[in-house]
Amino acid sequence: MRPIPAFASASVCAFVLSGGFALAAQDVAKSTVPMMREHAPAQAKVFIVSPKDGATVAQDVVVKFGVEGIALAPTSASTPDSGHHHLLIDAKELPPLDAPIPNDATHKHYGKAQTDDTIHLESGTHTLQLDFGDARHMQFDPPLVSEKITIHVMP
Ligand SMILES: [Cu+2]
Repeated sequence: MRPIPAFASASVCAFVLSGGFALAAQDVAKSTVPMMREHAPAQAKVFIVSPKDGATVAQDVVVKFGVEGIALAPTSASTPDSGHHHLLIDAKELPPLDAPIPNDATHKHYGKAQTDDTIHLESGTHTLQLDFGDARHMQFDPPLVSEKITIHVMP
């Protein structure tokens, strides 16, 4: 039965090479979670183009997302070294790293590769942060996040 194991082994290698996953032996051994995180390219960064940190804005806020060094891709195109933006609103900390990013009013997904959104915020002080995720909505390892900015929303 030589051909079957040889084929299986080759498939695993091809998967690892094409997926860009880090398959360190100790990670596999101690992990109980099948959702492994990808490493982003070293130069990759995400940033909020606008509003600026400390800005005073109206309740309907246009947020523009920036990314460099890694491709922006819709979730339908699961290519290596790519992902999409997530906007974290008033998040005290990052979501758990071992599961997909939650999808709710304070964790917004832009899986069609959008580069901006208009969000509505109550008056007061809020924070915004981008958290880039892969096609499975998993954060990168380490997380690829923007600086967290603070904005003031007018009544
Ligand atoms: Cu997502």
